[in-house]
Amino acid sequence: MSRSIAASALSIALVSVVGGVCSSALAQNVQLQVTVENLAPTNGVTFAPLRVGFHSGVFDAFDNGSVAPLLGESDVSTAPIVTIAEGGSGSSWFPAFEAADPTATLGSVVSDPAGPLTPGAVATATFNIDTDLNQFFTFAAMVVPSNDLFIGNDDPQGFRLFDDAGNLLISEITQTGAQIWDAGSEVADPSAGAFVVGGDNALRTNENGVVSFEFSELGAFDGVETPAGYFFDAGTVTGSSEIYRISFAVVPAPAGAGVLAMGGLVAMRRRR
Ligand SMILES: [Ca+2]
Ligand SMILES: [Ca+2]
Repeated sequence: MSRSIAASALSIALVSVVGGVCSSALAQNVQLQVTVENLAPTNGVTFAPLRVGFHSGVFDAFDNGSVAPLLGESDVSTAPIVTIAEGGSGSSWFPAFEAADPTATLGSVVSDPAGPLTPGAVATATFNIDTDLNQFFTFAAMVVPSNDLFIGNDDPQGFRLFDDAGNLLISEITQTGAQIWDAGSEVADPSAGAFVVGGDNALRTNENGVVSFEFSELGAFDGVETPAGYFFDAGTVTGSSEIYRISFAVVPAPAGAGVLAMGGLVAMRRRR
């Protein structure tokens, strides 16, 4: 059973590669700069690196009000969205995304130097996007200190970034406290939490809950010391407080390309 699924996945992947080669002459590629900002005040929440996908709109890692989908995993602790929510790595989120949408462009926006995005910090990354294939944007990042809180989009077609002509449709996405998800996978406990001095993120107690908009578990972390050297203040997060912004900007084609075109024009005129 699993072998035939793997074989069909492989044949789909091969067809996709061939299709990619055939359509490459017509592909519209855009260099897109993605900037993320932690808008939380001093002693507020921090974020793990943002995991992103530019895609066709078919991969859905979770639904509001439902248990985190396993998507081929055997246990909720390794469900794709839980590998974002409980540690931030996306260790099974990336493979599940790629399996569902083999031509998606996947990656991360990581601080420089690499590490958590603390209050007030900014990070950026540039992606090469085929806007014929990948018009939709999906994101997910763990919110810490916590056991299983994250930000991300439930609807895989909720953020259409590009139209059919390759024009950028969205300049920024802002998230508030009310948009923090609790994965419902791990009971709130600082001793088993992430981004807690003395906490062991490898420990966990099943919550047996559903994914829902809920940031109340942050209260369990009020006053804990973080590895960034500050003591978390849970009172900094309210439903309406802005905590995170993702901005998009198309990187203009290199100036050299324009200069070359001008040079060609001058050369043509001189020939006359
Ligand atoms: Ca969903
Ligand atoms: Ca929880």
